[in-house]
Amino acid sequence: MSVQDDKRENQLRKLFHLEKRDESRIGTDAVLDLDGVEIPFELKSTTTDSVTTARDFGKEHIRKWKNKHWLIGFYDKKQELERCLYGSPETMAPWIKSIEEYIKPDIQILEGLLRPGVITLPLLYKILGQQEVYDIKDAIKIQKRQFSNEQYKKMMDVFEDRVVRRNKVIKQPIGYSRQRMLEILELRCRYLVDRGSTLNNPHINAKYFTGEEGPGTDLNSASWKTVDLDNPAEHLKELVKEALQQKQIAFQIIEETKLVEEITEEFLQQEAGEEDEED
Ligand SMILES: [Ca+2]
Repeated sequence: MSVQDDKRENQLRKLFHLEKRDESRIGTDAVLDLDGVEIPFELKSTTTDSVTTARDFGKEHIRKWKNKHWLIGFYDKKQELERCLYGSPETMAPWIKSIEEYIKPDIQILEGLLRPGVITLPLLYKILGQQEVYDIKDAIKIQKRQFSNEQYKKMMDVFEDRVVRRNKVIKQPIGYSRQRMLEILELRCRYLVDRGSTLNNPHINAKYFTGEEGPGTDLNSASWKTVDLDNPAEHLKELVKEALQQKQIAFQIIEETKLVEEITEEFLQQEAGEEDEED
């Protein structure tokens, strides 16, 4: 992220009373405390009318963004905040879905390459040579920085007895069996597959915010809402509450419709049964 982006995100957090959480929870830029419930947010800022997303946009982003609420700051050329849009997870769902559909064939092609029978001993021998036991250098050759030191150690399944103080013997992990190396090889292949099926920075374009594409106009509960910058933190809370209520109502309607269908079905079956008896 550029310094400017970082600065603007900090400003948005401050303005809307959002908190930054643990950095390791990648993808959660901020959380809103809504009466004790933590609402995860994705923050974006832009100086144009569209928004850039991420460099290697793939399955991981789709997974992480599916339940995120969105706050988008539109800045002018002097870096002044002009307006802010709030979108619920439902608001962004059509966009995320469209990207998902777009990369799906790539994922299917690459997944096909991982079918059983591809990652086998001959492939392992081709890469690392034929050995009974492989050491950590071999494993690093395959997994590179995708594993931490801890993980490299944890994956070891070949042990050696080592005598320590007072003739106590401990099992010291020293390396990896062929089977374990195949597992590591498969993890690497999965990583390459995921990396191969990403998009380079798909934009959320201006039409998605105006309702010409995506979730529609103001009448639609899932549309983008302009946050009142005179009362930003309070208004954002209201908008989030509203969105959550709408979702609840939509869910209830679906459930009620299902129930009515079930009762109708039951009724019709009973009637049919009675008619049969009359015959
Ligand atoms: Ca962000």
